[in-house]
Amino acid sequence: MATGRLVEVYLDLLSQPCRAVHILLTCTKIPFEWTLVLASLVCAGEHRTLDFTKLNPMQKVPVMVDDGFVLTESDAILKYLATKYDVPEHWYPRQPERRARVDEYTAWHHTNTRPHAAKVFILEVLLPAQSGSLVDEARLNRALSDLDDTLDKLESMFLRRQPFLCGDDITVADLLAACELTQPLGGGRDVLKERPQLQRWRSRVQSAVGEAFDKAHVSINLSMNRCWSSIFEMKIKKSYLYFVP
Ligand SMILES: N[C@@H](CCC(=O)N[C@@H](CS)C(=O)NCC(=O)O)C(=O)O
Repeated sequence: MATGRLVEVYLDLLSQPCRAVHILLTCTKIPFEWTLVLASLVCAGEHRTLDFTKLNPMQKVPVMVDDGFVLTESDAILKYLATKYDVPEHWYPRQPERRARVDEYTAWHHTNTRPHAAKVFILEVLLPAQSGSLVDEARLNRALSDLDDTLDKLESMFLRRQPFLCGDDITVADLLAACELTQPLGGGRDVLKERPQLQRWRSRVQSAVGEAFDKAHVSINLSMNRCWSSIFEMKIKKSYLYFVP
């Protein structure tokens, strides 16, 4: 590992993929410097500034800069960090079959766990907060049913005979999944409530990363509070007062 140099990351901890990157950096002790970019749907939109757009034309967080090398996409960032830095091998195993198991989950994650868990949070929390309208129950129920299918597959395929999603030890795949499945808690919904197998997995992930999990998720509360305050102010300015979380 290079010494005296910090990996730069641009993160908003209200964002699930950002939290996964933050947890890996924290618990592997890779020296990093973090710039807060409020990019979540209800926040300031700092990801749309000219400077940030130069860094990531897609205007999304997370972004990593390592010695001038700019990388976007949490999946790529996590795997790059685990490969480049001297971190325990279990995060992204070198052995081809074990590595392929991680790639198998992460490829699936971006069209399953991520959109399905995120949609529940968006429908239940963000859209009502932004628009002042009530939760669209029909859409929410469809989203919950899609998420249920995903949770079934997590249990029956990925966790069938092993403690973590891709084997006997924690990998970057578990971080991506755990951060995503935590997001609906922002609206008070524990999507794993009726799922003891997944609850046990979540506890194993939390124990494996220790304080790093809480650090990333304490910030979700802080970010949330900041977001809620700005929504609240916005609504006062507009002179209508509705849903205040
Ligand atoms: N596939 C990307 C997703 C990144 C992403 O969607 N980031 C969101 C926050 S969770 C964002 O920056 N949204 C701002 C926007 O779309 O305007 C990853 O895993 O890094």
